Amino acid sequence: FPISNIEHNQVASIQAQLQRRAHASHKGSYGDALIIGGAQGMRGAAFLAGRAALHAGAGKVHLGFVDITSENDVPLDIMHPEIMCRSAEQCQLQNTSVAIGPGLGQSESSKELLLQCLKLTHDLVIDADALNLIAQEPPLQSALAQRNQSPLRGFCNTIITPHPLEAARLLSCTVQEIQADRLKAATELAQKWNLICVLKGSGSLVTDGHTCYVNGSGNPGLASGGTGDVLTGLCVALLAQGLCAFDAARLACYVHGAAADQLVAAGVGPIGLCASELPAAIRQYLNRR
Ligand code: NPW
Ligand code: AMP
Ligand code: MG
Repeated sequence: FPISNIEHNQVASIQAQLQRRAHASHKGSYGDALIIGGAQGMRGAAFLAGRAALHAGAGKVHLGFVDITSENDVPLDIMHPEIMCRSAEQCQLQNTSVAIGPGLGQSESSKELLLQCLKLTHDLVIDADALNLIAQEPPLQSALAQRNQSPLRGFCNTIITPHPLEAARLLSCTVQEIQADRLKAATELAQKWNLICVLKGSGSLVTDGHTCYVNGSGNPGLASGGTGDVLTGLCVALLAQGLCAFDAARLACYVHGAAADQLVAAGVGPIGLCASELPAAIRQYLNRR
């Protein structure tokens, strides 16, 4: 089936849904985004996703860290004290859109948290180590299959964001096989679990298993650690603001790439682009009319 390009014109109508901020609106109007991950040594992945969610307009942003032995040890993002930080086990799950994976690690407690998330009816973004865990664990695969089978859930509300190696793990094949037919891989993943699949990389694909879009924005400046974690935070913030999963994933990919393009054009080029520079540029892009 045909692949359409995600371009500025196409995302403008999705973006317009976000820009209608009523004067009397309040933080409750823009949703809560919860990101679960940030294990020891990868705390930064959760911060990056949190900062992206904040700058993408979520009403409130919460981080649920794994590997926390005492609530006194929960790390804080001192640059962004707006972000609420707890151990993942202490997080409230009411009325939140949830993302799980950035820096999640693959411990027993990560596995248990992921199983709990898959059983929720909430909008869910699944990335990074959460995908690696699903690839390894048949019970998590069943939970994911069940989650998106329930007729009560209405339209599919799950986004997965594998890079080619994560996709290869999920499909038990090699990266070369994924890259040789990216459309086939993305479609297979979306159809297998009835969700929205973002197959990342230069020209990310976004598909619901029936229609596929290729993203035209972005540049090799994004080929550095943490940029995927930013995309996850952006996705969950757009879900929290009420976009459906397909719209959220398409807008997120485009804006993520456009933010990187803007940084490269305004700076000295792609070398050394940092993931932590993206959230402010994402904010600028989303506020453009
Ligand atoms: P290669 O090198 O070509 O063989 P992993 P991860 C491949 C967290 N992070 N096209 C490529 O393989 C994440 O959230 C924490 C082709 C690459 O080396 C995860 O939880 C950070 N191949 C955890 O770390 C910042 C591609 O995949 C390999 C490809 C592990 O995630 C960093 C990497 O995959 C990180 O985000 C492409 N387009 N893209 C933090 N600050 O805390 C990727 N590959 O082994 O799953 O490791 O993605 O770094
Ligand atoms: P991750 O590998 O999870 O950190 O995700 C990397 C992010 O950067 C994804 O959104 C990719 O689509 C994007 N990205 C990486 N390399 C490129 C590239 N060469 N061109 C465009 N986007 C890229
Ligand atoms: Mg990643």
